[in-house]
Amino acid sequence: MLVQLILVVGFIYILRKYFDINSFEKLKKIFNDLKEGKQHPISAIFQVDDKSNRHGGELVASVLHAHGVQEVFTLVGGHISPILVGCENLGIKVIDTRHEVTAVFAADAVARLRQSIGVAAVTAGPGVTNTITAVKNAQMAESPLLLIGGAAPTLLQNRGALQDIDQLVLFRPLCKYAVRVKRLKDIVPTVREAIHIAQSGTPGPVFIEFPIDVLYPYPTVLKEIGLVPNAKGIKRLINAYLFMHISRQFGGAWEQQDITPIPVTPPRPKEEQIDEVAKILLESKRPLILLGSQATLPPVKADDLRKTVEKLGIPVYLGGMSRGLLGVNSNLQMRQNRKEALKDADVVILAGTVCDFRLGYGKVLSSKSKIIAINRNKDQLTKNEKIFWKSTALLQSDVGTTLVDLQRVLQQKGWKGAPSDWLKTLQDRELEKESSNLKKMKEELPDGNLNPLSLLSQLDKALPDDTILVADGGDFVGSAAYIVRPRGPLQWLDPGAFGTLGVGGGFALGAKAVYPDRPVVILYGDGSSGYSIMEFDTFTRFKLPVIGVIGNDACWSQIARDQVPWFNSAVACNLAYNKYDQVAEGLGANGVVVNKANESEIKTVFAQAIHECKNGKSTIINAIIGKTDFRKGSISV
Ligand SMILES: Cc1ncc(C[n+]2csc(CCOP(=O)(O)OP(=O)(O)O)c2C)c(N)n1
Ligand SMILES: *[C@@H]1O[C@H](CO)[C@@H](O)[C@H](O)[C@H]1NC(C)=O
Ligand SMILES: [Mg+2]
Repeated sequence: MLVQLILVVGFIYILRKYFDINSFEKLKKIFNDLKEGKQHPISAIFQVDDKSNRHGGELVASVLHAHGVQEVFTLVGGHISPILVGCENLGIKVIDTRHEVTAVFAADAVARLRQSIGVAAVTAGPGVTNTITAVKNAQMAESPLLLIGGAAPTLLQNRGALQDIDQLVLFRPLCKYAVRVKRLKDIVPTVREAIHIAQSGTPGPVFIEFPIDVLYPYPTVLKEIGLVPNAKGIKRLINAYLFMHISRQFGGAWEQQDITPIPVTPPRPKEEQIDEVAKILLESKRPLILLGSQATLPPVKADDLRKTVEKLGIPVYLGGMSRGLLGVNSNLQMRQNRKEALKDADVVILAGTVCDFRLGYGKVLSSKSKIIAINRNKDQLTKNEKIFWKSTALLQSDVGTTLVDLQRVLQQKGWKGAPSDWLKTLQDRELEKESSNLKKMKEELPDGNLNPLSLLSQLDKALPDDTILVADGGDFVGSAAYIVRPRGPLQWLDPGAFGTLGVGGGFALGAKAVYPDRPVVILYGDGSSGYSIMEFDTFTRFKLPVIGVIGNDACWSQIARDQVPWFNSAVACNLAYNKYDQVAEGLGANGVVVNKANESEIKTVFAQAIHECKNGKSTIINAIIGKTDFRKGSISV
């Protein structure tokens, strides 16, 4: 009796666990099908719909669609064709680039600008390995993106298949989640889970690889799997194994599954911590906020964050994605002299700003200041803490939510903003520095060429308020960060802490996909432009016009600036004054040269480029610039 009971329970367990037969109805259907000889017994037991021409790509696309994904960036390859076609059929835009790294940079930009998930799909092997730089960049920038990779067929991995490489090993250190999908019925839950993980906690990239046989229709895969006809002996055994394998892979593929997004809850601050920080601020005389990219993550909308920062009334330096948050005329926002301000501040709030190289690893903070750090990520929150700086309070929580809560509590306690004499001190220094910048802008350069600062200042004046700026370069772009002012939040895209050259084309493509009607301007160094100038072809094909301004100094100047004096050699630093404007024309864009001789034309050139954009045509402005010492002493690696 007991033995029989154990057998029955065991049988049911096996049915449920390995064959996913979890109801009497299913069991009945299988028996009926078998009785009528409709199906091979194995495929009946695994519940394979062996007549269906549907494919795994449809399942992937359906989950993306249900998550509001509006575009997928790619460079085509047979391994991923079903996903691309699945997306196309559901009205998800498929935007194909000229390099896989661009596809991932574009997905990163979409994630940042839409404050949701960005998606790229690339083919197996070299397609996947070509994205590594952009995935690492997204990890450092904490950008939630989903990278979908093709992969060699499940049965042929490590057997010399085309483009076979252990991709998961490459992506595990770069991603919050890296998995292979082996069965069709795992596609939906895996994609949902991956998107959820990308957006939870500290956002970041996730990677899913789909072996080609998980994406193609059953009849195609069956044909390819290599069953031996009229097999005898051992061959029959191999056939049986192959048939089991494919049946397990396709079993239950088309059962109804939940494709909706799993809710994401951002980490909230503790009430008593907010009270503690409020108390510190109420006693402060010279408070300062450094706002970083994390502040722009959901759930707090950029405009609400702006209001919160304005009501706090504390002088603030904006970095990363929060640049532009306060527009161009806020008297709270400081751009210059950050080091000095940090030295004088009695309370510093690191709101998503990290003590990495950009803050001298924390060494620029004064031991006399009380430091309050807010970050979703524990490692980032405490980076170099107790070594180069000391915290007064550490809040592991969403930055936007924390500031909103803090502002509310401060208001209840009668907070009126930072003392006006402190604000005045900082504003005076700001004006002083800006007038010295202005002098630099007007300087004639020793080499007689166009002063890049003057070019950038004219660009700043010409920009429509809704322009999105993309920064991709060394010194030219470093100078731009002081002179060209984004007019609102989420209007400045730079690589972030990984310091990656080559983001330009991809970021611009992502920005333009999200905001097709807004001007997108890439600020390029001439060296950097080489990585992605080919994407002007993509801008032309998709009628997503972009303006590229190349600061052409025929040099990798940011490196030469220190290499030459330190090592007395310019080896590998020099480039040519290339005709990037002609490259533009070859790719269906307009190309213009500006130089010192026609400096007075620059205003017209920008106006024309913006106008052409409205007509659907990109422009590359090849600006022949000279050397200035504006960036002397700044980072040079
Ligand atoms: C992918 C990558 N390769 C190399 C570097 C090192 N690097 C940093 S700035 C720079 C020079 C950039 O030259 P360019 O784009 O012409 O700008 P410029 O400094 O001349 O204004 C280089 C090579 C990098 N940051 N990223
Ligand atoms: C500026 O001068 C160069 C020649 O020095 C010429 O090729 C270019 O077309 C001029 N640009 C404009 C906008 O007039
Ligand atoms: Mg250069």
